[in-house]
Amino acid sequence: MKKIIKSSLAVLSVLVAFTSCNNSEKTASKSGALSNNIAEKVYVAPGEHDSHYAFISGGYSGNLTVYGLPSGRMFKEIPVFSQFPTSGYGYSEETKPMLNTSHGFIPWGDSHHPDISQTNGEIDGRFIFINENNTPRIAKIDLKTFETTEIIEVPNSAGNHSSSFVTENTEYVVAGTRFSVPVPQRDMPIKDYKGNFQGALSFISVAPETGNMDIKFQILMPGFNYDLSHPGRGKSHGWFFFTTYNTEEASTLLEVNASQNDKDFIAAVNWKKIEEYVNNGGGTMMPAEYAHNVYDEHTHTATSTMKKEVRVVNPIDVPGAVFFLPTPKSPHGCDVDPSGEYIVGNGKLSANLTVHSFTKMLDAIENKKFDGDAYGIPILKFEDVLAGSVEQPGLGPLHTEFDGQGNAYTTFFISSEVVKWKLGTWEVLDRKPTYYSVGHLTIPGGNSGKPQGKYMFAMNKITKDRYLPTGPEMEHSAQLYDISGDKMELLLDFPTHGEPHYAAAMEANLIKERSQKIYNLEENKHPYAAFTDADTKVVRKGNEVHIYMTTIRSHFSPDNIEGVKVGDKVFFHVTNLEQDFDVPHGFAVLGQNTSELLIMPGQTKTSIWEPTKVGVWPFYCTDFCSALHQEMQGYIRVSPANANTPLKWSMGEDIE
Ligand code: RUQ
Ligand code: CUA
Repeated sequence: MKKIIKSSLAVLSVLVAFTSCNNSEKTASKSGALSNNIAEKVYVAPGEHDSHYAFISGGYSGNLTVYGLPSGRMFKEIPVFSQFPTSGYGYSEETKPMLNTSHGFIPWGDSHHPDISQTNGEIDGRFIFINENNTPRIAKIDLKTFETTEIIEVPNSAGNHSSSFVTENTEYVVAGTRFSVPVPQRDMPIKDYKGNFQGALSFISVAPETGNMDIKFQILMPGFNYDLSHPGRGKSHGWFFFTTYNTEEASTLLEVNASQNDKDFIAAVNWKKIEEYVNNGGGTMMPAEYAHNVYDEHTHTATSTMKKEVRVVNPIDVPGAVFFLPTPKSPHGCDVDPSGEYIVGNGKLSANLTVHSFTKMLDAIENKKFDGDAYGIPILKFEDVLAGSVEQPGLGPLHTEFDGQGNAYTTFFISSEVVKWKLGTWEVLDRKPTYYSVGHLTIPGGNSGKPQGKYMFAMNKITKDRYLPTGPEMEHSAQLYDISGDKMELLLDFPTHGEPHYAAAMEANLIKERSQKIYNLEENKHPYAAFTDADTKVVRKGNEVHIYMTTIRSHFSPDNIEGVKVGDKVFFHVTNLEQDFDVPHGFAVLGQNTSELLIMPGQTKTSIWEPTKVGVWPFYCTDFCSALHQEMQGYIRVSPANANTPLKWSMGEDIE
């Protein structure tokens, strides 16, 4: 015990020494970064479009933000795991089911790693997936509409962190658990963790046409922490790699206790083999409860279905499917180069950066060169799988991306820098400071077989003096570098929103061409849609009052409503009749306990209002839609609970 504490203090003091490293040195070099020449490289003239989209994770905002590169302009925040009053996501009746889980309605999430769908190893711009860490979920966003259209909860998982990365043809989006837990969950002493908790690695199939997600199987691994993951590609397509830490299986003071082993593992999973096993009936169906939420494009409404079982696979039942590659010192990022040969383990506490060889791994497996096993899973020998290591490139490596030109770029949290190095020779080619304490970095397409290596941006944990201060809370910063030359060149700082764990980026064209402009009214199958004034009405069902309402520049129909009583539950079903790009209308009514609605052209959305006070209450359009936007308003009369005011509605004439 004493020894543990001593070594912990040593580790801590090293970390403290580096994290508190005076940033003043770095600050000194920031002047001159924006010479004219550089300003031109990021200048996108008014009215011109950026060349790239960047989708930056919002971390604890639970959402995903869309940026343009190289300008660093923010275009949109896409609500995913958190309620979003700006559009009514998670507040409107149609979207509330998206946030349903087996733990009930959850208004918040912690999003981490976005990844764009791929075809033949190239990003195709159809969908973007992102994981929620806290209440394990994977979401899919349709890049035609930039809307979250599906969320699936991941059972047997806790801290869904080694997610959400897609295989070469988007066969699967993969989610691995960071925290191991009892599977199934049960009441047991925490101290009995070791040997009893398990780590689930989930393979969620994605239907080729529709993109529909379904958990195909979960591999129940030993109780380590599965931190990050990446698919094999090219020659290693069919495999998936996961970094692990806490192979010590400690349940307390992990800061110390999970840093004891000299090497943890990268788990190499031959998912093709397991898929085949499962297709032949392998694995067992296990009772589990998890929500599957799907948004229907035509009804504009989400439904939530509670699933009851999941297929689980014990890895030792599938010989030759799972192996452990020893990797120094609590590796964090697990990154595979575009060729699929190199697997980089970013050992947080390691002096060197370890790179494994896929070819050598296969060879060692074939020749059964094992060095024992962990819970029946063969461990390969470090020397047998090592491709090489980058010697002392920096301190605290976290993540690596690739430019497709044979170079890798690794972020170093403690020494606050991005280091460029060469695959194969392992020599360091360049290093540039980041401001400050960088986490992830992204190269457009960097997570595919075909990176588009013109830009790289780093996402930093500490902002400090980079912008005008905004009180104790500063938004995290991103920094854009030009990587087209031999040396990286810092072009731009821009603020992000929430905490940007990772981002996915790509050239704009594919997405831009497919981007939807309106919802076609003819395809609107919402059960409460109204298409003409004749369809508008107010219907009472017990204490529920349903208002079928339309909006068009610049009025609501109906705009006078009477006959509602205190204690009623009023549903405003609002259809936006516009069929022009970028003409939303909004809706809000005084005293509403939800948010406004923002209704896109052709869409129907519903807001519930439960009036508690007698009176005549106004409602209005919240989006400045037209010259007569201020006139876009109406009144709803609320009578006492026992009144018998008749139900009436009108527009354009006074209610009699
Ligand atoms: S993890 S640094 Cu999700 Cu690296 Cu963010
Ligand atoms: Cu409609 Cu303002």
